[in-house]
Amino acid sequence: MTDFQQRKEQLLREHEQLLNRQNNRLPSENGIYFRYEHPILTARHIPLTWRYDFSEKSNPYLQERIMMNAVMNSGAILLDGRYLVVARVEGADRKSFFAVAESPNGVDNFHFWDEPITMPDGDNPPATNVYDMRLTKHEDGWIYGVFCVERHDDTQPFNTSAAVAAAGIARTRDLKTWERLPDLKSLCQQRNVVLHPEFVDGKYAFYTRPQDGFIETGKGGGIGWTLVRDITHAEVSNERIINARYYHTIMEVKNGEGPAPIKTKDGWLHLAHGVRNTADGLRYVLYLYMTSLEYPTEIIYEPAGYFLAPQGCEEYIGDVMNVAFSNGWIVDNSQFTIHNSQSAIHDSERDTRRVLIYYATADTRMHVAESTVDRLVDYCKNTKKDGLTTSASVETIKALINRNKGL
Ligand code: M1P
Repeated sequence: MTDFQQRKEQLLREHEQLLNRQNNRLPSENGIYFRYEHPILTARHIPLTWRYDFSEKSNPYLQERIMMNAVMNSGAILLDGRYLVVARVEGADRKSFFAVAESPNGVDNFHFWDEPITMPDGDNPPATNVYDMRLTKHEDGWIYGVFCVERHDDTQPFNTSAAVAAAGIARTRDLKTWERLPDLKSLCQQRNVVLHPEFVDGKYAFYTRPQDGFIETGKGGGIGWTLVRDITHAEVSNERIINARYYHTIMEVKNGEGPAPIKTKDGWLHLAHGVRNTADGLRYVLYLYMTSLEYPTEIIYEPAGYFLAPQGCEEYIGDVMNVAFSNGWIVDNSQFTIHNSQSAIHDSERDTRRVLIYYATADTRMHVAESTVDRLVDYCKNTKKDGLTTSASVETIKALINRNKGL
């Protein structure tokens, strides 16, 4: 056997081992969700045939011909019983593209489909880069993918970093064939745009994130909302902020809707990211909030602070340090239970549907955390709102201490 053949066999063997590695659920530290032992997807999970030329003749050193940098910010969907993520894969050339990875159980054994998604180019000029797809199974029957499209800002021809962000829209039935629709028209730049799963007043509803510049949100006050009559010519109008940024909170600098919200009997459950400044740069964390079923723009629960932040070296370190980001989760109707059977609450009162929260860390890799609708709603209902001052936080802590007296 030649060196080439030996190395090829070793590469294939190690890749198979990585893809088939079991992922164990870790004990929960906070009772809200359970982390898992290993990331579900990394650059090393990307198929070898996307990276290597396996011809000994044309690639005698068996070099990686196309290097890959990261797998991150993935949309997620349970489709015909299959756990699918539409991952943002980033090549060494910095370009991101979308690729579907499938798992039999949502927590391990993720295998990429044979080829990346061929996403038709949309508006002219075509986007230079696309990323962070949110998947929405809409009540109109389509699965929509809404994602960021990035182009150079040609009004600044000499600034090679000047960019413009907008929301690209595409739809599909199977995640294989995509129909590209025109980008969402907006007077300002947009990123983190998400389609609500139901019609509201007979219209499509979008969560938006207006921003003055490509990075800075500026006057854009937080997560916005707009209604659109025709999704094939979507345009932002009467945009209003429904989840505002505020001084000295986890979302002081920016926030953005995560995946499409989950409908629960208590309201719409939302996952979002908040960004604050530190001496060491920006810190991205995840938070939850809930809106009313009747008036989806009205916030009914808004727990203070974050519920998930990068933890330990494995989550903290990477291309962009101190970033937790999520744009995908799956509700599993199989009613997988992870609660203690000795619990004071009866099963019949619980919404034990499993929630798989897919999150990326440090713009480098994908993880999964597991919870139930019930646990997440309980967290939202029973975690106090941010009182916005130290005194208010101390009073909240003292009230809990008092309740615990004698228990
Ligand atoms: O690098 C962290 C994140 O930065 C952006 O998010 P936001 O627009 O809220 O600042 C996105 O580009 C995202 O992809 C990235 O993970």
